[in-house]
Amino acid sequence: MEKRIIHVDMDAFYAQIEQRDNPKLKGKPVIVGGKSSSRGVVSTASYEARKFGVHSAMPMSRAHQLCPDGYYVTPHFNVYREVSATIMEIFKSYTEFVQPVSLDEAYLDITHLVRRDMPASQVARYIKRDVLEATQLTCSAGVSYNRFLAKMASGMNKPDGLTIIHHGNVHDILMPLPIGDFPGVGKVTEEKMKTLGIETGQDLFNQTERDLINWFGKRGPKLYRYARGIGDDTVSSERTRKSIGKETTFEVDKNDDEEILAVIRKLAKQVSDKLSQHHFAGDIVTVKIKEFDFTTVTKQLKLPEHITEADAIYNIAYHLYTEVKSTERPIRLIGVTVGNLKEKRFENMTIYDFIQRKE
Ligand code: TTP
Ligand code: MG
Repeated sequence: MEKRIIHVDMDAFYAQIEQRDNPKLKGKPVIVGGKSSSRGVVSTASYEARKFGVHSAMPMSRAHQLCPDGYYVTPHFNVYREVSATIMEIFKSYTEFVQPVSLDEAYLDITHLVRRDMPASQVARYIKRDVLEATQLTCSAGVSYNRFLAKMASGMNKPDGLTIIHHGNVHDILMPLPIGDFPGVGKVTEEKMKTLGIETGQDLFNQTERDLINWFGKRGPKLYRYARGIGDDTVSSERTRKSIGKETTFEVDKNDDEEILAVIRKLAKQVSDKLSQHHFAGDIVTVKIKEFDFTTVTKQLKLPEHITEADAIYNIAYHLYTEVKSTERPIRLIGVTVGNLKEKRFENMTIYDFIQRKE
């Protein structure tokens, strides 16, 4: 099934925060950057300052030339980090699939929230509203069916934008696009493209996959697909990758099953507690053994369902332990891990709970 991905990106992130926290800066050209010679570049410029041609990574001295009456502010990273944590929490309240890209930017897979009466664009509106309420800051959102199009969309109507790229408009958006705006086309590739006569999405679209492979190697097929609006749609959150595990190193090597199993039971309980604390359940259980001579052996099992309970974890771990433990080799370490986690609080949520929660 086709996915629904939202890319959210805060507008002029650092500068907007400075304007929020110092009303004197509202509506003014604000330039955030380091003042020392080592960090003497612009981090970001408010939209008012961008009108003067000031932009990120520009030397501060150049910014002063372009915008002598600008308001120059040194960064407050603690505040930026706090705001970042707040917006990421908002994103996670919608979906477990949140992939942060930087402090002010993340991909969200909201496929499961979309219904006839809840289009992805509406979810994006709710998210923008929540971000504004919680932080008094605007962001721009892009909605599409893969990551690169969502990201492109979020940049199209900044600030405070909401842009949807769908099958009906994707061609019209990609064809006139300057080649340098395609993902994976940096300065060097851009130059090479231009020498090949490829200046726009349309030019890229006109190439055969074979030619693109000849010119750009492994990246050829990807470029071929980008020109057709085809891209990666996996949003891999830390959470989906994460596992929770506990291990114990014995003071003296152990070979007594009963003793070791008692420790496994304890580890299973600790893992279970941590899982419930974070509302997680996992469906891969792994047992790790380090033998007396530091040989490490692991065995894992993928379960038909996600589990959290200590007893369930112990039963699987017991089974894995008996398979992997060699009777004549004492061990120095035993570990139990539950992986492939998902967040349980979304499990039984219907779209009606969702609407109620958001209204
Ligand atoms: P961006 O999202 O790239 O830029 P932005 O949020 O300032 O503006 P836009 O509305 O175009 O999204 O980067 C987010 C923050 O990261 C930015 O506010 C400051 C920091 N940053 C730097 O410190 N140096 C840089 O070169 C860039 C690009 C960003
Ligand atoms: Mg931004």
